[in-house]
Amino acid sequence: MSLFPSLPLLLLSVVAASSAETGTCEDVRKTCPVLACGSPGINGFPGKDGRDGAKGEKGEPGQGIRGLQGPPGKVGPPGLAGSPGLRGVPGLKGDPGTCPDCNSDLDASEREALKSELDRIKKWADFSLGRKVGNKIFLTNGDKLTFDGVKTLCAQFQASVATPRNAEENTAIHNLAKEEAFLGITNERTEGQFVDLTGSTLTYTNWNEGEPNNAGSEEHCTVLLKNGRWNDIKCSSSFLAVCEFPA
Ligand code: MFB
Ligand code: CA
Repeated sequence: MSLFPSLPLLLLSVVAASSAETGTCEDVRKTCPVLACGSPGINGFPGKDGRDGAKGEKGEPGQGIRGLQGPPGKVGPPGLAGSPGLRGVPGLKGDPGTCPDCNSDLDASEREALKSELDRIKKWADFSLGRKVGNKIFLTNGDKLTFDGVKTLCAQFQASVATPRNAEENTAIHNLAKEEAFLGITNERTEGQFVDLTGSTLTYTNWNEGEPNNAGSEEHCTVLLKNGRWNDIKCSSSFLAVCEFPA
């Protein structure tokens, strides 16, 4: 058998194959009158799949049923420490402590002994350094300070700046102070209104003639002059510190 089919048959099959791709039977006849058009053949087998087309536009979200909530995730790392909380309510008072080596309750004789020792010390202070008038003792340590310095010094000894309430107290301070000394009398709060250190108005004054005059518009404190009278003076000046103690 020849390996090659007859040439006309070969040409026929080549022409038929190419026309099948490019035109109809009549078109082919024009180019090759030998051909006779028969009825169309049956459809051939489906061709192989084409290449994937270009990716389509993103579709609208599906209307499907929302999936069930998944299980909780694993525990995350511990968070940062929070800011300190508000101050708590003070606790109840604790039980009294015990002191096996001390006798917390002084007996009557011990209390009496302590009181008489305290009285003796006060008498010593009054006799040697101070001046006792009524229920007050006036004392000085000789320091010369600004008014604020005198207030601080007296406060350290649970005392206050000497403030005469009457002529007797004024004389006691005058006899104690051998130089000009601050008194606990100012008009720092309200110009022109001199008051004591508690802010109370004065029931006794002993101003020097022409005083208080607020010289230089800066005199808001008071000193006891060597003549025993009062002068308004600058609080930033330094004068003798005299304190008054409860007798
Ligand atoms: C004045 C007095 C003032 C000063 C000044 C030196 O009195 O009012 O406080 O002490 O003297 C004249
Ligand atoms: Ca003055």
